[in-house]
Amino acid sequence: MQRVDIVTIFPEALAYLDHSILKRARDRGVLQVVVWDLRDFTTDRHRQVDDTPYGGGAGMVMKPEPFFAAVEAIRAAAPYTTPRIILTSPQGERFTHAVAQKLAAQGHLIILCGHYEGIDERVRRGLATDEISIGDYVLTGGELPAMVIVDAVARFISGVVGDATSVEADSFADGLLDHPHYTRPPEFRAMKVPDVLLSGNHEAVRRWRHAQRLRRTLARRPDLLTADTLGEEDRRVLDEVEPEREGPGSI
Ligand code: 9D3
Repeated sequence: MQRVDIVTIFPEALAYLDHSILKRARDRGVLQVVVWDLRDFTTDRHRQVDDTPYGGGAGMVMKPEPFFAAVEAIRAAAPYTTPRIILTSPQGERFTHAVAQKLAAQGHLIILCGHYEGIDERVRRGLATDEISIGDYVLTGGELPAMVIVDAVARFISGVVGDATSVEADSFADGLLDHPHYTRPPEFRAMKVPDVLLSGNHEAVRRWRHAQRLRRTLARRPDLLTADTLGEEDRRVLDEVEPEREGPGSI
């Protein structure tokens, strides 16, 4: 069983983890998520988790002691694991499909959620094994990133996503974006489902979908098309397909 412990000053904000696919994973006993309130590891009357920065300046810095005490409590609760300790921070390594896959291979993760202007550097130097950012935009804290990380990591645990092949077939697993999807009706508001999808020709459908994936990736995310995502057949298909023009909302 995979275990994830999350340390935060807003434990209620992690309620999403009690729902959807993650609830199913927890109910099935393949994933255990425990949320810890950082304030429970303070020792002062005011349960203070932050303080003014040495050297001056605006804003507050999260104190190191509660994080160390929380991790010690987690280690005592799970004594036979060697956890990776992830600090969420705008300065971290960018979270990607590959990072999620690597973390899913670890039995135990501890995620420390940052807040305020920053965290005392001793948490980084003396506690964290990894530091992760989910992208180049400024959030108010590490809670949303922690849930993003748990969601993406949990999908790699067998028994979390219904069908293991859908994880394998995912966009990013092979470096290409997804192809278009259609369901009934065959025509809706003058927009027709492409004939090939109604043809019953499975080989033609497979080729169409693959060409669509290449076309979309070329149009929207050319940065994903590297030497190792493109096979020889892909290059031939790319030479033949029209670049994508119709964006969302257009006809
Ligand atoms: C003044 C400099 N800011 C750093 C860019 C300070 C700062 C802003 C926002 C410090 C912490 C935060 C809160 N964000 C996170 O803790 C965070 C985050 C993010 O803001 N973007 C993307 N990934 C992450 S992971 C944690």
